[in-house]
Amino acid sequence: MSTVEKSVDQLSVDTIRTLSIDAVQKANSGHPGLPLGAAPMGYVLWQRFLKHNPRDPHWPDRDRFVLSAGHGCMLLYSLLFLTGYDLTLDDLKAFRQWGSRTPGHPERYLTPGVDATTGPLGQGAGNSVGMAIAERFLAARFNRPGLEIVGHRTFALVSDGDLMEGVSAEAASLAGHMGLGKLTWLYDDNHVTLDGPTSWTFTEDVGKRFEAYGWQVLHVENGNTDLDAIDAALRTAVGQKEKPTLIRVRTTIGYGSPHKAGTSKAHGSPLGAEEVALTKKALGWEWPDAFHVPDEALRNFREAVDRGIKAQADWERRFDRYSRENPDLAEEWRRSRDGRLPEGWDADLPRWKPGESLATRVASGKAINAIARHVPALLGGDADLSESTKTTIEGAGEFDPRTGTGNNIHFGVREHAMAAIANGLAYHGGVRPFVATFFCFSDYMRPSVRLAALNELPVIFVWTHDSIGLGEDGPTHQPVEHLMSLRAMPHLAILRPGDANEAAEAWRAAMEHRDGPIGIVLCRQNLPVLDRSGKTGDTSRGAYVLADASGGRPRLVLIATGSELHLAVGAREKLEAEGIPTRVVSMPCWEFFEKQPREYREAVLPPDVRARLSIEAGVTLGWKRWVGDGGGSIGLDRFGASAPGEVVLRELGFTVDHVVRFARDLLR
Ligand SMILES: Cc1ncc(C[n+]2csc(CCOP(=O)(O)OP(=O)(O)O)c2C)c(N)n1
Ligand SMILES: [Mg+2]
Repeated sequence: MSTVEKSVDQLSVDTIRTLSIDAVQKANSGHPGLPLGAAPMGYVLWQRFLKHNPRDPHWPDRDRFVLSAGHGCMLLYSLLFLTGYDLTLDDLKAFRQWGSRTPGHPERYLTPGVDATTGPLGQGAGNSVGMAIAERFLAARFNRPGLEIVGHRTFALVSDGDLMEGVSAEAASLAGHMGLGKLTWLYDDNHVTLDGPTSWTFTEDVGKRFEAYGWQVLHVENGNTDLDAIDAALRTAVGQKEKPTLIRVRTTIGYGSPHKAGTSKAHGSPLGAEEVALTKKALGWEWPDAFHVPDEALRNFREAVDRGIKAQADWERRFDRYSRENPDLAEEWRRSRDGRLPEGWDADLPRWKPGESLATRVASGKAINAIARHVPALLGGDADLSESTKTTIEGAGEFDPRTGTGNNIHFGVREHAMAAIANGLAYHGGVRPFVATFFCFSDYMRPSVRLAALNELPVIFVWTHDSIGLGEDGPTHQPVEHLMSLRAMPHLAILRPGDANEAAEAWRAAMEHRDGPIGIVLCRQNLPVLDRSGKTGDTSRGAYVLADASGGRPRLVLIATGSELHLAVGAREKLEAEGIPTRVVSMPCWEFFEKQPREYREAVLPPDVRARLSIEAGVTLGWKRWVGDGGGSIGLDRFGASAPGEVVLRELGFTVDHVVRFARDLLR
């Protein structure tokens, strides 16, 4: 077929295809197969359905698009360039190169128009459910009869790999349960994965599975060329209000490539110069030069700009009217969008007096409730453990997906999806997400926590039952290596408060921490409320002197976090009585402390005091950094045991007497 005969639609689809294979070829690295097969669904969705404005990728009421199969990112970059986002042909030519805005997998913080960072399969699918929940929640909170300021859809393109990963199954199950009607997944059903055909690994009836989840399932027989069928399916999907939709689009990976189409050879390596030429020929592409963009195709794609500008202008007009009619709500909307906190948001943060005794998880629950009274955007949830994590916002109701009201999301026992969805809530914006479960199960959330860190998303992870102190549930439930392994993650702050008041302060710090995720790590067991009258800093500095040595010249510095802080306080009393000037440093957050100026850090941990002892019910690996060569660490380089918490703590060395003995040895 010669180009003259090609419809502009076909020409446009093939422009996506050829740009994608050219970029992969130039980079000599990347994934040509998915864009070749999925270009038609990408084209129809972006040109005919997606509400977006290439001139303002941050327009809050745009539809969201997640390319969950992030390896196919040349599809997305081609669409972004062609429809007129701030991405040039030169950017496409720099695909996968140092400093480029077209990295090997889509990175939201790098490329305008990318709504979610994807690549670890399944994660984007989970994110999309969070985006759809956020839309529902915000629509219920802000829309007024006849005046809609929140009204958009969420689309994701998912691959075989995405649907094999467990996290997408959890997310789909929840989305079906919730009946998220504005969520659509386009499934690139190409029967091939990285290693070979899906007949090796993936033969279940995906459609039936999704029907069982409560999704509407549609089918496009020929996704390689049948744009009308894709159009019809999308039309049915957006007409369905009660259920999310999965559109199985049967495609051929590497479509057009004479020697590689339909095989895993097309998945993840450049086609090769010769095969690129043959593919173009097979597609009826007349231009041998790489990166050729026919004017007609570009004109067609760039209509997205006018459409987008007009759509956003309509919305801005509606929003102006909304602001006049509902000034307070409009201000709340702006504040939530920008992540600002209202004046006096922390006015009700609770305080406790020394002498009282309570678990930090309980104090955290009170803090959450105090904050939620002022911050309606606080949208939290837990994985079937709210009784234990104490994270319920009282009186706010459970999130009801039909009405969109309620600030407590019941995620069910789905930690993987809970974390991916929390990221989706944060990507969407307008809400402040927190999610909770036992600290040990942070392992089930880790892939998403890592993506939250990479994207510096303001997600608050609440992890309770943070040590052997939880007791009877035993070693399967007792975190040991978790604190350190999470501290190893860049851009993630881990905050482990030492008593009830510090738990409230942890929440203050978390709410004010907008430039990355934060984990608040809390204990199950009761702890004494500590006397803070001698402290020289606060929680937001990451570490501070809680009680200084007599005379202000310590011979020994005890550094503790969380539930071990009171042991340091108890040990200090005894050591002081023995004539050893002892300082107690509370170190709830390494990451905050690292950011302090050196003078502050050295004032807290004087370099000339070499006798430093860390106390933390977790692995000791890493503490050398703060205790130095002359120091020591009381920790737990083994798994715990099942017994009452105080027994496990005592047996494994977490007593005042043990700290005192250890300290004496250190000073010898
Ligand atoms: C969690 C995770 N595991 C493994 C990979 C490596 N990987 C990238 S794509 C892929 C599978 C490709 O199959 P499919 O998802 O069907 O994509 P297609 O080959 O059809 O483009 C794998 C295993 C990954 N990106 N993420
Ligand atoms: Mg596949």
